[in-house]
Amino acid sequence: MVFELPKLQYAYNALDPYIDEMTMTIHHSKHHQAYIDNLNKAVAGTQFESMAVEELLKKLDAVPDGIRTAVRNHGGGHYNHSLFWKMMAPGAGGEPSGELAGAINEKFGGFEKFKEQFTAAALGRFGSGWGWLVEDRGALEICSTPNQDSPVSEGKKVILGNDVWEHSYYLRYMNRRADYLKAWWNVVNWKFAEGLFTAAQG
Ligand code: MN3
Repeated sequence: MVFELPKLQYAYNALDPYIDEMTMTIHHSKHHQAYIDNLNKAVAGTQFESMAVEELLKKLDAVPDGIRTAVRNHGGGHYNHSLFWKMMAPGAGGEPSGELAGAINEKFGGFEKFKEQFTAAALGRFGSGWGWLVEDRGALEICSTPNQDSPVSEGKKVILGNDVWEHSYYLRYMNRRADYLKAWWNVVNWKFAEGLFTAAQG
């Protein structure tokens, strides 16, 4: 199997003004493509080229030393971004509903408090990385990871994630990561996150 760039389900300009067309174009067609190209290079001719990327990341310890770092970085980049595009949608935002809304309220004491904590985790990630809402052994948790490390490598299930690499916001927001994080809530696709949450219960 050769890993391929997933098609974006909306136009590059569809998340404007929160995320601009140039950022989306370069982020999807250049950055994500580069992770895929490098992942394909790393696993070419090995038994790992036929594995799903999520399985690769869950079993990093089984990946040989010579390609483990490449799989962690580029496989993580491919997996994280494949989810990230679906975690956003035009005309989205607002608040989650159903069981996810209930679980967030119970764990964090309300949606606004959840947003504050998630934003603090994403803002506080030094350098490049991600802010996450995950499920860890049945409990919701906010965390962040450096580089392209994915929570699935720690046995956690991803519910929501935000890319805080500068390439995801610099063209519009420059150094103002906090402004990007604030704007991002307007494009969060809660329906997709609710689906991940439901699947995580299974
Ligand atoms: Mn990125």
